[in-house]
Amino acid sequence: MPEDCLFCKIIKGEIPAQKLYEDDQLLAFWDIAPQAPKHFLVIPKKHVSGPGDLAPGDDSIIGALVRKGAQLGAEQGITDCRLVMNNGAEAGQTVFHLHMHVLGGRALAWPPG
Ligand code: DGP
Repeated sequence: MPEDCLFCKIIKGEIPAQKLYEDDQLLAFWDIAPQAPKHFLVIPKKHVSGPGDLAPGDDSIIGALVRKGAQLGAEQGITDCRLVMNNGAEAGQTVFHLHMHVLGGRALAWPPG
């Protein structure tokens, strides 16, 4: 785990977060700057800097991440939700620890800006 990774610090409990779900592989917590009435992040506990950094052996992590994100969304009342990953700075990625946004609770426009 890189020393300066914000989300690794959340995983380690060094920075507080409002946790929604945790197991040995994944952590879900509410986004600090919500862009919809319900907006949380699902991250792998393994440090991967982003989708472009995934190795073939990480495929099961992504499957679990997407499945759990949709399940948690449904539990939070947003069966209709957007699951999105920003891959790289120009795509809007600001935290370089892989994370999937789960957003819902309002009608979401497409395409995003
Ligand atoms: P992205 O732009 O795709 O890299 O999304 C990063 C998200 O992380 C952004 O929506 C805001 C959120 N975020 C940044 N810092 C913190 C933090 O310290 N706590 C929590 N809960 N969320 C954070």
